[in-house]
Parts: sequence; structure tokens; C-alpha cells
Amino acid sequence: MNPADFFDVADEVAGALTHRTPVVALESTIVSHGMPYPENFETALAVERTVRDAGATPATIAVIGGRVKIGLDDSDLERMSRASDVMKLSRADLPYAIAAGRDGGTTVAATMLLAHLAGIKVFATGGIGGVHRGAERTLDISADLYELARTPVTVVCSGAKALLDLPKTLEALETLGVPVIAYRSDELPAFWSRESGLRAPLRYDSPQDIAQFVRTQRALQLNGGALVANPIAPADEIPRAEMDGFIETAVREGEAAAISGKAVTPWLLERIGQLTAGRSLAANIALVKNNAGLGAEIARFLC
Ligand code: PSU
Ligand code: MN
Repeated sequence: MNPADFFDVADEVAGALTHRTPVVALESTIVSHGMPYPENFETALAVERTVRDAGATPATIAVIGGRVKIGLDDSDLERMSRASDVMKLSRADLPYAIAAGRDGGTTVAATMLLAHLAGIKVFATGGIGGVHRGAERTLDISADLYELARTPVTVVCSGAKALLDLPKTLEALETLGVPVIAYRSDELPAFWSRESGLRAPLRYDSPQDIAQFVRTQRALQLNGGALVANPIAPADEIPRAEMDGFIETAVREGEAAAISGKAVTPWLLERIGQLTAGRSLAANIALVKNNAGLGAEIARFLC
């Protein structure tokens, strides 16, 4: 057996990869577990449009009926958006989901590794997983960080989700040797907010320069990925001072309700959506689209 036995690559994506035109991978956990219906479905379609408008081919990745789909059609996307028995797949879960013929949304970790197997170099999403608040007790650290350390895919996001412990997440990324690049900012963005109070290790102001960085990383045979942190647009952000209170409330309630493991991130995202009366969801949608556009530009310069 080899990976291709399990893969269904959409014709459009296969054509783009053969002709070496730009492709941007997109994840599906954000669809299956990160947003409510119908916003998840509408956002998935809008993000694909954004990638196309910026001159690249979108490849949303998911596991459907045990097949790895690289590029989803609208009915696949609708299935990921509505079904309730969709798994949340990280690196550890992929063989099970495939062998058992299940449906699964792929997290940043799983999307990176599948994108790499398919030959896709750039992946755009909202926010990566990281070190959770209270990790000194729970040891809850997302597999996304370890994937960034080992898989050569450039991930364009708006930083780690601010419900995490951002200083510890940044430390972990440094330990793992993952380059962290803030786009047109000196500061690491905090997902819904432009500012985190943390200085970003690296800064670039153009997609050309990021592409040159990635080419150099490859030439040096540094086999990991890179994290490009693109701040949400000023008009769409919820300022950090305002977000802090909502996040603290949600984290406290989640601990009291003993939410753990894979359920933590989806639970907190939903609760923060309620606490902000939908504003966090609107910001999340805006930032994902923004990242898809930047991902397409970087992919173009990497071709
Ligand atoms: N970013 C979003 N919404 C999400 C996620 C990221 O805007 O739902 C998902 C990603 O798939 C990420 C995952 O990989 O949450 C992290 O989950 P965990 O903390 O359990 O590793
Ligand atoms: Mn976790």
C-alpha cells in the first residue's frame, strides 16, 4: 500500500500540481468543529473563492468515507458542514479514520501532513492549536506544534488562537525550531485581535520575501514548516482588552465543566461565540478569508 491508494485528488488540483501552478490547502476541522452551520459552509465556499480570486487553486482537505480528499466539491463541503458524526482528525487519528471508512475534519496537523503527501506547499487557516492555558497541570499541547516542526508546509494563519497561552505557545515553537513570521507587524497577532503584547521573532512585509525565506529553508534541508501570522484587518478585529474578559470567562467555565482533550478547542470557540454575541465568529470568518488571500500570493511566488 502507498498513500496514493487512499487519496482522491480533485481534477482541478491534480491539474494545477502537474502544471506547477499555485495551490493553497485549506483545512476542514474549522468546517466540522470550528463554526456553526450554515456559517461554516458559507465560509468554506467564500474562502475557496478568495483563493481563486487571488490566482491560485484551493484544495480543501478532509477524510470522507475513509478516502483522503484533496479538493472537495460543494456536496462534500456540505456533508462536512452538517454531519454530526464527523471525527476531528489529527496525526494520531488518520490511520483509524481511513481504515474504518469514517468521515473526518482535518486539523492543522493532519491537513499539513496530507497536503505535503499531495505535494502542496502552502496552507491557509484561521488559527493554529498550541499550548493551552493551564498546560502546566493538563499538559494539553496541540499536535499542530509538533507537525509544524516536522512537515515542510508553510501555514498562513492569524497566530495561535488567543484562548491559548500565547507566551508558552511561542516558547514551544521556538524550542521546536519553527520559524514564526509576523506579516507587516512587529507583534504576534492574537487571532481575533491584532495585538498580543508579544514580539514576533521574524517580520516580513511582502509575499515575495516570504517565498524567498521558504526557498532558503528548503535549500538548507530544514525539514519543518513555517508559521506566517497575518494580523486580522483593523476593521474586523475585536481589541485584545475586550477579548480578554470573554476568553477568561469561557476558559473558567470549560474547566468547571471538565471539558478535556479534543473537545476543548471546539467548546471554547462556541462559548466565546455566545459570549461575544457572534462577534468572534464574524472576526474568525474575516481573518480566514484574509489569510487565504495571503496564502495564494505566497503560493504564486513559490511556483
Ligand atoms: N482555527 C479556527 N478554528 C478551528 C481550528 C483552528 O479558526 O476550529 C482548529 C484547527 O483545526 C486546529 C485545531 O488544528 O482547531 C486545534 O485543535 P487542538 O487544540 O485540539 O489541537
Ligand atoms: Mn489538545
